[in-house]
Amino acid sequence: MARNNTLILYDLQLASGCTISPFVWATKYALKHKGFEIEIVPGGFTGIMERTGNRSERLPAIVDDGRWVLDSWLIAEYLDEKYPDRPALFEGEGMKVLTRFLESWLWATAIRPWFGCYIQDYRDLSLPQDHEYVTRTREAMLGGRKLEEVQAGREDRLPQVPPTLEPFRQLLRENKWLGGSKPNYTDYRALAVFLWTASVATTPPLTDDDPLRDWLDRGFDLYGGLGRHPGMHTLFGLKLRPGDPEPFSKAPPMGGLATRNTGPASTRAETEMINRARAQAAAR
Ligand SMILES: N[C@@H](CCC(=O)N[C@@H](CS)C(=O)NCC(=O)O)C(=O)O
Repeated sequence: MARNNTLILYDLQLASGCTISPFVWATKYALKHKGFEIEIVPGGFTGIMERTGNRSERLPAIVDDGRWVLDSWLIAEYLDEKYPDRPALFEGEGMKVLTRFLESWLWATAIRPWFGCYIQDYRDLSLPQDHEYVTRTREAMLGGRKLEEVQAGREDRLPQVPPTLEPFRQLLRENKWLGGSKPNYTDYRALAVFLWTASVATTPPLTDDDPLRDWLDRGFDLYGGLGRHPGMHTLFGLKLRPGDPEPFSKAPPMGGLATRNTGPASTRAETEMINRARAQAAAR
């Protein structure tokens, strides 16, 4: 049982002291959700093996009264198994499956392009002693390309990302949290994507008026502002240029996925729109 209600968390930090790793972010939220205090062991990318007594090359790791648990997902499962009387992170196996899907979709849709837009910042914001290691390992991950070369031209690429987040935006237009009325581990895994981004984004990835802002602000504010660290950057303020795509849909959602069919009144607007489009096509 956790001593003094406190668990030790091995953090992965930038020079500002703010967490960079999305996996560590998800773990911080998981620990708070379970009602624990967190004792942070600070540190950056290099020296993880030494800090963890040769137990791990990757973070997060937690220590619960002497017991080490590695890996953010396994930590969440451990917390639910060991502390079933505290608020659950997972509600059933189905939630795990869908959380993994949503997370892989967010990584492919958001982290992947943003990684290329912020990778030089990521290195420059890391602890000075980590610069060489981050450069070497991330350039290897990027097929040998220089970080500067990968990041260059991001002003053309950043505006392409927000429109691709529309299915996710739609979920959060209809639900306060991904967990429904309360945040759950799905929220934390998804928030972690944006917390990672805010830790490295020296220029914002989302427009000021992005509808995701409400959920993001509420998520960053949870647990006494867990996601607010002076080293974090704002996600909002992306400036669009002529020719950039609309960042999000402004039309009310309509049709198959968005509308519940409760009879003709519920589908009338969609039917009228289709009829107008048919009439316009016929007139051409
Ligand atoms: N599956 C692991 C992944 C952990 C992981 O890859 N952490 C990265 C940070 S995002 C790390 O420790 N990197 C250290 C390094 O790059 O040397 C988890 O969920 O905890």
